[in-house]
Amino acid sequence: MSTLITVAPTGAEHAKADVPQLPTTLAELVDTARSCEAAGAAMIHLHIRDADHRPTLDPGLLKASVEAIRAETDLIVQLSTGGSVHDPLETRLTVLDAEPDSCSLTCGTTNFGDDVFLNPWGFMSDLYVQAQEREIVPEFELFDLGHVASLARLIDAHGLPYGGKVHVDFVTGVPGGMPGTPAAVLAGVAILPPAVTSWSATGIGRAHLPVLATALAAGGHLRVGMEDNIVYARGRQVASNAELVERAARLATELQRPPMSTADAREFLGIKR
Ligand code: KMH
Ligand code: ZN
Repeated sequence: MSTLITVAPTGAEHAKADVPQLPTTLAELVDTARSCEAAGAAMIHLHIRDADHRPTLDPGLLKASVEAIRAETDLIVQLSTGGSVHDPLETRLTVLDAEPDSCSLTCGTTNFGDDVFLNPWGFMSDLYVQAQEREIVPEFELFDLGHVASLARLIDAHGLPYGGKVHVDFVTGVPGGMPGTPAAVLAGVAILPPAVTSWSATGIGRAHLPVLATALAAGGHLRVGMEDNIVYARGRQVASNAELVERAARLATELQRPPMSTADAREFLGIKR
């Protein structure tokens, strides 16, 4: 079995001033997308920034980013509907107007450090149905075990997502969510509803490597990138997103689970083009 590698290059949390190598401009994002595709990524989970490097959900910038990455790579483009903890729910729904291949859909509210990442039932439900109608494939972000139950409720209420596949991503190690440990990941996998066809996992910060190793060993897929982790090794910052993808691809290949191609990933996730 091959390994789907998703890169989450930017996120909404790190400041460019603290991490200058964080890709925040469109040119940097396109360059990052190219190098991460060459290193073995098949999907990009995208947050964008404005001219001051601050997180934005500006519709024009989102559309331009999707189009630029499509023009320069074959990566599956997944837009974040999580945005930042400060984005209103209505604005987060408008992300779908940029017509990405995929969108994130977090399956519940979670404490997020000192903040709250809000995902009430009505929002999740609207996002699920709108993604179905627009033929956009959601990836379900699970920050906690209770989110697995909400995913099952979404599927029961609305049927399968567009494309017929159900891919989930365990986001572990957020202060307030499930810990980034093998035990937590495996507990989540053990209670996934039968409709789930694949899972990946990511560990925030120091959970990065243990969670990566757990996912590879347990038949899961990988998400890596500077959204989740800016430390490559003790005392050494990540130089680029491609560096994280390269290491993930290397470890996956050693474990006889080489990176999945973009074409295979489209089929695997039920993406339409
Ligand atoms: N930035 C976090 C508040 C997602 O992209 O869907 C939410 C997040 C999840 O990153
Ligand atoms: Zn994100």
